[in-house]
Amino acid sequence: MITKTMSKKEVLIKLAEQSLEGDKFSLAKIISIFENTKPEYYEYKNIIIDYLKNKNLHKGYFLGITGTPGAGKSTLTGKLALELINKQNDIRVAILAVDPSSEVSGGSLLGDRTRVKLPINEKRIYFRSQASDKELGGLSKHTFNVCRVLYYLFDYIFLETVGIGQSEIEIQHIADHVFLVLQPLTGDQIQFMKAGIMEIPDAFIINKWDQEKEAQKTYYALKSTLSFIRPNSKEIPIFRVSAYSGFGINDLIEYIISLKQNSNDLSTSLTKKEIFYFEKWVKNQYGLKGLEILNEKGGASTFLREHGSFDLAIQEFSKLRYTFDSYE
Ligand SMILES: Nc1nc2c(ncn2[C@@H]2O[C@H](COP(=O)(O)OP(=O)(O)O)[C@@H](O)[C@H]2O)c(=O)[nH]1
Ligand SMILES: [Mg+2]
Repeated sequence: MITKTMSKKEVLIKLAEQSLEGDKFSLAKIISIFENTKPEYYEYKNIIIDYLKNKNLHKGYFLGITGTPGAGKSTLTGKLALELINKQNDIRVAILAVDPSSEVSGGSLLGDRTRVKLPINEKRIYFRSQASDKELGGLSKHTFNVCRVLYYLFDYIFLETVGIGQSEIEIQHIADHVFLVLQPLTGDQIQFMKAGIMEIPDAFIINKWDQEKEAQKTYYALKSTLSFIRPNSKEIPIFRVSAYSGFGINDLIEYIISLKQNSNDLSTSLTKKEIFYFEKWVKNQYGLKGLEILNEKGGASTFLREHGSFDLAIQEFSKLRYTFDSYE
C-alpha cells in the first residue's frame, strides 16, 4: 500500500515492487514516469531502475512486429503472448503497441487495444499503447525510455509498430529481432514494397494462412523478391501462420523462445541501445555542439560508464549545458 506518509523514494520503490508482482496500476504509473522528460524525473527513473536492476528478476528480449496496417499484427501478437505464457509458466510478457497519432484528435487510436483479447486478470501479460511521433518514423520519442524499464520487468517485450516507412528503420535500434508481418496479397504488391523496408527484418511472417490460396502466392512472391533484394536470403526465415486457426503458431513460438535462449548477453545488448539513444538525446537537445562536447568527454559509452546509469548521465550532461556558451 502506498500511503501519504511515504517519501518519494519509498513510493517509487513500492511502485516498482508492485510492478514486479504484475500490478497493472503500478506498471502504468511507472511507464508514465519513464515517458516524462521533466528534469526531476531522471532521478525518479534512476531510483526505479536501480531497484529493479538489483532484484535481477527479468531480462527482456525485444521483438519488433512491424508490417502494413491490417496485416494482423495486433491479433497475432496477442496470440503469441498467450501461447508464450502457456508454454512457460514463470515468464512475463509485455506488448507495447505504437499507434499512429490521429491527426484529427491528436490522440492515440484505440482500435488496436480492443483487437488484442487478453484475459484481464492475467498478471503475466501487460498491454500498453503509445502514440507515435511522425518525425520519429512511427516510434515515439518515449519508446526507448519505456523499454529501458520494461527490460527489468518482463521476459519478452513485443513492440508493434505500423510498417509504413521509417518505423522499421527505427525499430531495429530497439528490437533484438524484427519480424515483418505480411498478409495475402498479389505478388505485384510485394514488388512495390520499398526495398529499404525489405532489407531490415530478421524474419518474415505471412499471416492469414487460412486464406491459403492467396497466401501461397504471397509466399512465392516474397521468396522471389527476397532473392533479388537480399541475395543471401536463404537463411531468412519465413513463417506461415494464421492467428485465427493457430496454424504455424507453434513453430513461431519455438523460434521466439530459441532466440531468447541463444542470445547470451541481453545486458550488453541493452547497454548498446543506451549508448545509441544517449548520443541521440544529446544530438536532439544540443545539436552538433552537444556531440562535440560529448566527444571531448570521451564519447557516449565512456560518459555513460563514468556516470553509472543512463539517467544520471542525462542529468550530468544537462548540467554541462551551462558551460556551452564558453564553447561558442
Ligand atoms: N483471415 C484472417 N484474418 C485475420 C487473421 N489475423 C488477423 N486477422 C484480421 O485482420 C484484421 C486486421 O487485424 P489487426 O490485428 O488489427 O492488424 P494490424 O493492423 O496489423 O494490427 C482484423 O479484422 C483481424 O481480425 C488471420 O490469421 N486470418
Ligand atoms: Mg495493430
